[in-house]
Amino acid sequence: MITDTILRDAHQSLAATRMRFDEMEPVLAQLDEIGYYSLEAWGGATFDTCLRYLCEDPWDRLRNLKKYLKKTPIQMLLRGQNLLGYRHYADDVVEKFVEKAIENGVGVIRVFDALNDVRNLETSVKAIKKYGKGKCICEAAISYTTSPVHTTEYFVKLAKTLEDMGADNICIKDMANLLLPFTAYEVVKELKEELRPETKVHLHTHNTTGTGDMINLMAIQAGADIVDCALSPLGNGTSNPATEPLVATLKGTPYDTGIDINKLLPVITHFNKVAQRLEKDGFLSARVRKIDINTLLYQVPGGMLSNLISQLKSAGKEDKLMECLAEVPEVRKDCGYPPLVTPSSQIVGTQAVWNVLAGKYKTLTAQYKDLILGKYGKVPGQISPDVLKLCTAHGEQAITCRPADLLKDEMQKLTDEVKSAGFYEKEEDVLSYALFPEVSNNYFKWRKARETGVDDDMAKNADGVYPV
Ligand SMILES: [Mn+2]
Repeated sequence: MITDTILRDAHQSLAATRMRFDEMEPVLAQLDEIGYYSLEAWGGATFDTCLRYLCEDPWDRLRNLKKYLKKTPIQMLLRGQNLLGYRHYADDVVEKFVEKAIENGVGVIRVFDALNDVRNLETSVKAIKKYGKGKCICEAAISYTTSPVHTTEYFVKLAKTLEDMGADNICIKDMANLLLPFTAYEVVKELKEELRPETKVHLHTHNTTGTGDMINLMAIQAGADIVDCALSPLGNGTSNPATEPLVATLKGTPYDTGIDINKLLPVITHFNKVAQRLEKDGFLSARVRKIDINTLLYQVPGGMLSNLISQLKSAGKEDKLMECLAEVPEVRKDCGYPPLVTPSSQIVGTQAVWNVLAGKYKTLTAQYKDLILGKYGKVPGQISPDVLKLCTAHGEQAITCRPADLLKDEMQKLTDEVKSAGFYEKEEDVLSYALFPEVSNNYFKWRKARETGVDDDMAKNADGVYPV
């Protein structure tokens, strides 16, 4: 089965998540007839971009998608206790968010934690099971990475824990395209042997380094039930492998997807026009469509490499790039081999730059300290005792509990804030505000201006144009 990411990861990976709802709407009914396992359409950066740039209420977008997608489940991506934001939220916010996402039409929730700390998934998984009964599939994802602790055995054990927590599906989330085809075969084969027969294995990869199609094909032969693809107008490159070549490859084999490529044609024509618009507006460039082997060479995700380069550039030390690339694995080892995905990729990368420019651990970033002190959760491996000593030199305490255990309920406080600002229209507004306070307030101001017609300037969006 195929999950198509054309409505989420595809344009998030290639075009700054700028596809608007009016660019989806004309083909939604047709997409619903294709026979996909699911359509990934919500979560990740779509929520932020809706509010920040597109003057769309992400909750309205979800309900509008649901009007057309009657058969195909809408899939979303959820960052565990972070939801879609950049900090840990109290349990009552996590529970309410999951409840509202399902109520408004989400049918598959893929939930992951950057460190693979299952405690950061507990509340969301429980909420999905509670509110999703018969309506929403709980898909727990493993952030894939390579390190001495990330063996096939480690992944299988983690998957079994997630299954025991209640996950219906297990996803291998290879967001950085670090997975290699033969490893994919091995990991999927083991998972299929060790997990319950009813548990589906879902593979998510990208085509950044050009291995994506091979990964999918090997995973399918090893028994993967579902793979992620993106229709060709926004497939490949830093996006997911294109849908059509895989459909054609599997046709007539025991793995036939049942998808009729002819049915895809009008949809492809439509999204080609959307891709042209995104290119014209400067959101889509040819560069991100090309194979980039840097991840294969340095084992660092593409986004992390470009961050390193820009940090060195602003310090006028571009010549130190190779030293920094050599320092990254050292820093990562010292903090227990976290998967290099947001936010850990930035944390490790920035600390590596400081180590090279200012001397080894002479300057410790606050985020690196927090990572060492357990504030993001438990890291997979052992923390270097020397680095721990440095990070607790001023009396700082490492925590060993689930980070969210330290947070008090916050829904009431957030609700009061939205109400006293005069922006409250529905419960979902509070959740938008919880995730992106400033961005949501700007959106609410715009919404109010448009409703009352009092402030014409406010009725424009962030790019100074009236939204369609
Ligand atoms: Mn992805």
